[in-house]
Amino acid sequence: MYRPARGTLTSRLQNPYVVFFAVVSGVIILAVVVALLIHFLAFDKKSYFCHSSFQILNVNYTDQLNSPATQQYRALSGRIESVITTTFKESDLRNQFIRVHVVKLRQSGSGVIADTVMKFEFPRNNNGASMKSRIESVLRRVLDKFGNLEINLPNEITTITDQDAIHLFTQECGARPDLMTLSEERVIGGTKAEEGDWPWQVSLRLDNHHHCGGILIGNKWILTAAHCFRSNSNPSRWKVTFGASTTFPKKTERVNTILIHNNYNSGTHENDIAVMELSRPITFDKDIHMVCLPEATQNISPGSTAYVTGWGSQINGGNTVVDLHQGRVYIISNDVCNAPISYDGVVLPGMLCAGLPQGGVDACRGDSGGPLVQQDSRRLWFLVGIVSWGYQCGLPDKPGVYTRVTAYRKWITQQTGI
Ligand code: 4AZ
Repeated sequence: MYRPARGTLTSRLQNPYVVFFAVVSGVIILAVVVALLIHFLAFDKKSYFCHSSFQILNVNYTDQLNSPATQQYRALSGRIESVITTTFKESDLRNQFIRVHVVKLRQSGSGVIADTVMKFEFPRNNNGASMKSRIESVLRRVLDKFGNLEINLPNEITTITDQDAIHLFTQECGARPDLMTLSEERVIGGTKAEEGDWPWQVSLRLDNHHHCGGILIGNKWILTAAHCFRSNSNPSRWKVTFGASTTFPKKTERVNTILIHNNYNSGTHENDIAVMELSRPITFDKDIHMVCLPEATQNISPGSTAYVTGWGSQINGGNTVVDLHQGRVYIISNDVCNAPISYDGVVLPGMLCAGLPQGGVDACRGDSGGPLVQQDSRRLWFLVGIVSWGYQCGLPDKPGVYTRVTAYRKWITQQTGI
């Protein structure tokens, strides 16, 4: 017997409510798909790094341009960065241009070549050739703005991978991860460091136990404190590990030579400085590379911010730790540090104090030989101190005392050639 079926597809399609809901859902799904497509094709941005070299014709290359620590190097590279930035910010690529950094100034004949890395953000679907030609046409405008600098533009700009950009930075000194990716400066918070945050920090191990911190200043040279070798200075018993964890180091190297300052005085802590030569040069990568050294004349301003890092104990009399930690402190003038309530005159000119007035953040046992660093105006990191001594750890009016690196700049060159 025939009975009209209830609820079959045909019958549902005859129901006007069902049809209405089907059409509305179809339209919504279609709209979402189209919106996602438009978003990914037109608005989703991808970072592009470009490497280009500008030839500066009317500046004579001098030894002063050999090191990023000199006034001349800072002035010239700062000028190039600011002219390129202004030109892009005034062009129709103002939203695509992110940042430029002069990675290196080098000699070309009697003139100078500035190697730069630039970062742009373009929509994902952009055409590479048109992107390059738009960048090149803006760069041509840079020429007018250099004023008294005579510049030859690069023949062509080359796009490079993120890894290539990082590689260019790791061959030079003082770059942390935020600079290598030309990103916003990262706020350094907490106390535990991430891998690669302080790529020049090393652990000096005596008979396989962490004994002191050390600082990578060249591909085979470690700077540290002389007092680290009071118990033992035989290179064959020492090892250097790289990376933020001492339980899982990224690399381990043996030591060839240990050179301790001839006039180190363990009573007064004077000349608390030493260098170690590694048994073979190490290859720099994004997590392992050197810090910049300041010029002997560099002024270290009282009140300026500095960071101290190490695997030292977290409390006075505590044990060392296995993950690298960092602390933010302020530079204190030798006069303030020598006040009667502080160190009452025993802080000598070759020493530098840093801490917080209320105490709390400080280097401690096991941090010795490690770095105290500051960032310059171009976001490069410079070594200003080597953890040396102090009365206990983190007490008010008893800041950490560091070997003042500027005072030993010549000694470092004599020992290492750096
Ligand atoms: C130490 O024993 C040590 N608070 C290092 C630094 C400081 C104190 C002690 C500074 O190696």
